[in-house]
Amino acid sequence: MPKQQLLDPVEIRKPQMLEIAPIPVNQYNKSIEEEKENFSKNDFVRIFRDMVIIREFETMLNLIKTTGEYLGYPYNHPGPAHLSIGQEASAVGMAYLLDSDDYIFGSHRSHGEILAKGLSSIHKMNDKELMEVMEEYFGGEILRIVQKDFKGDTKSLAQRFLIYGTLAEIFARETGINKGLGGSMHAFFTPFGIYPNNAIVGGSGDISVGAALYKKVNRKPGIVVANIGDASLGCGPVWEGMVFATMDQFHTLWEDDMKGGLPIIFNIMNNQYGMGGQTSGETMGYNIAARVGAALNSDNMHAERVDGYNPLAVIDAYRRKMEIIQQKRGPVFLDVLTYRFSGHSPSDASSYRSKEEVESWQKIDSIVTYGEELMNAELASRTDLNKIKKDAENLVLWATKLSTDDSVSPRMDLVKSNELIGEMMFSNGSVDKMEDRTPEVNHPMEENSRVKQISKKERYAFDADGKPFSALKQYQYRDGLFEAMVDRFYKDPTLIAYGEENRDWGGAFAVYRGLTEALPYHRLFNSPISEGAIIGTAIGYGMCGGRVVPEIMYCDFLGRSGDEVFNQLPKWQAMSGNIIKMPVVVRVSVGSKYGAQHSQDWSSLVAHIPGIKVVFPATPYDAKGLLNAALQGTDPVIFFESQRIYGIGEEFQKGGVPEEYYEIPLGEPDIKREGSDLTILSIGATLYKAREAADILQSKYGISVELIDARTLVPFNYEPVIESVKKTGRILLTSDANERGSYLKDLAQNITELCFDDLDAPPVVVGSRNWIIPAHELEDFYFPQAEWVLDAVHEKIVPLKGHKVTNDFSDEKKIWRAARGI
Ligand SMILES: Cc1ncc(C[n+]2csc(CCOP(=O)(O)OP(=O)(O)O)c2C)c(N)n1
Ligand SMILES: [Mg+2]
Repeated sequence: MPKQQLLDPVEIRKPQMLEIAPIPVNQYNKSIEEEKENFSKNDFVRIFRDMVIIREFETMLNLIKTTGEYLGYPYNHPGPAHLSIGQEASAVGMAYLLDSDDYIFGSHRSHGEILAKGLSSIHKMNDKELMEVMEEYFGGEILRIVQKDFKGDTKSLAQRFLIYGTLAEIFARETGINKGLGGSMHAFFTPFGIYPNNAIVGGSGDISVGAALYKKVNRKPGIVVANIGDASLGCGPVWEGMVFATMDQFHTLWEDDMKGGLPIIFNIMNNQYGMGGQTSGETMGYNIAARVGAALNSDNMHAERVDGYNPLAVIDAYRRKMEIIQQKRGPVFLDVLTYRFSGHSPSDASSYRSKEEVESWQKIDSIVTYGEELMNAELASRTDLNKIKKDAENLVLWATKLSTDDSVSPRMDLVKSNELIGEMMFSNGSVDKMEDRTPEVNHPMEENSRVKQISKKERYAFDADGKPFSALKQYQYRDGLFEAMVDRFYKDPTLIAYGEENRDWGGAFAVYRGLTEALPYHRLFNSPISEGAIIGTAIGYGMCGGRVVPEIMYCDFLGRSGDEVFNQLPKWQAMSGNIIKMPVVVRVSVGSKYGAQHSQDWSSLVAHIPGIKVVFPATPYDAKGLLNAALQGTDPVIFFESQRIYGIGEEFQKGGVPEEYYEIPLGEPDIKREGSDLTILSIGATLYKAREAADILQSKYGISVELIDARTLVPFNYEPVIESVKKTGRILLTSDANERGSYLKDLAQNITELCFDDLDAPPVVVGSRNWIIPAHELEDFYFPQAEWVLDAVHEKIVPLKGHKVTNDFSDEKKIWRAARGI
């Protein structure tokens, strides 16, 4: 049902003053005596131990990076190490109450958080669970290494597993927790609830929101913590993630048990610096980061600044904030004040801060001060604490030796098999539903108004005499997309879809018309105008185990989700060593008629990025079959559609678009019309211009064209194209993407290599001009037209008798244009 929320001008225009509730800053003031009701002696000491392990781990890395050795043990680590020496209390405080159902996401500086969260999860898991995790992970490979000659208990074994696995990962060993494919800045271990850490500042800001969305929509236990730096508050994805997380609709429109806020804490690890820029006083204007919460919702996101130099203050905050989340009043914003003694990275000369400043923070070093408090409260003796330090040193030294021993911890053997990383890029799964339970829908599919309407349509565009049915009668391209979507919504309970105007409006270009009635809010909703978060949250949702279709209204807006598309969506499957799956199908609509910023075809740009499948159907039959296949898969897909053809009927598939479910495998180009003299390979809606050109070439010049629709850009099976070129000896490639650097050029180059002996002429590319896209009335001068194809054939492939060239495809003109960058 469409929403009913009246915007009453009488109410809305009333004068009032906006009041912002006070935001607590450093309010924690409990003594260790008072805290004794919350912690046992062992708990108090374990907090100290975890901080010490992190300190030792990071100190080891610092020494290895700066001196080439640790405790006399030499090693050269050329890769990164952004250390958090000084920040241990904030990490341990953050993780203390969390268990393996709680997920943390982090940044480039997250070793400490990995260890803190891992140690906390280990503490809360029983021996059986721990053994299962270790035995199942990469077939027990890491376990076998850390188990050798070890006689201790299971928890200690799991701690060794964590420390060794993380360090081997940092040193890019195949025995690391991500097979060495993640490394220092991206390492993660999902069985302990440690989700990707992110080398892109603020990258976790929206991905983590998607993880919280996954938990909420699929009723999973646990909360999500986004550990991001203070300087990341300048990043678009962080703001977009927070805007998404604070949407009113969670409280106003989502129904029944879905009512209520997302279970997420934005945990700002506020070490008061970016690399060298001070966030308070220089690069930002918030002064106290907690202020930011006030901008996002009327709860101030329950924002608070806490002292990240006191682990108990952080735990206290988490205890209170997790209760707020339990009450479905999230999200929460925590400004955890801390400081790093270590440089941004080991090469940091600390030129941006004074020695006195560093020393003044070292004087209140949380490990020293907390240790003293424990001794004062007689919870531990100095000997106890020294033993903890010595144990940590032994553990870290053991892990260092083992993880740097090539015979125990080898690197991925790319000499033996240089396709190993390639094999990690896609999971290539085929899965009906990501979870086995009944999908939540509002009525049976047959009762849906759109389904009923489509059932009356003609599934092939022409009648028995070859006359086209009226446009309204024809089953359209948009109907093919709808059928694939509705089928999957009724099949996969985890599937959700969102984007701008996805719900009551009917989705961009009416593809989703009919879905609003069929689905509750939590499965189909309107997002904020946050293209970064639309894709970023889908990444988080997908990596946690749900299937999701985020939608970008116009292809041009894909730029707004640049980081998500370049660096996030395509990377996490491979960087997980293929443990994570990414069933995310991003629908992107390529525009027309609306000029330079609403009509661009960026399919070439995304085809360039390793790790994404790229699809661009041009017919209703292909739209349905390819979307079905994309939705059945477990890989990220960018699914291009074209606004030129949403209303087009099925003009190629004589049997019409089948009513039943079918898949068209991604990667298979389709011969739309057979021919013998010239191959034309098109991408997307340009198929119809190519067909027009083929008709003219046949009727006027007797040239028989074999028309191939690429359908998918990545992956791409060259074989049908090679077969065709063997027959025709000539090929022209065309699409609406602007020509320079386009995917057509890539195809043409490969075809040149693969078909060199069969070609009578070089492959010719007819793309759009390297211009801004002009107004609709002038578009025909920008996008390839049938006439351009004839011109190019005439000049480059075979002269067409009597043909008058209107567009200059000569070599001279090509050189002239290139010299001018157009
Ligand atoms: C998008 C992006 N811009 C710049 C960088 C380079 N860079 C790495 S860390 C960093 C500072 C980040 O500061 P903050 O978020 O406060 O985290 P901290 O390093 O203090 O833990 C910068 C600028 C990057 N990795 N990603
Ligand atoms: Mg910082």
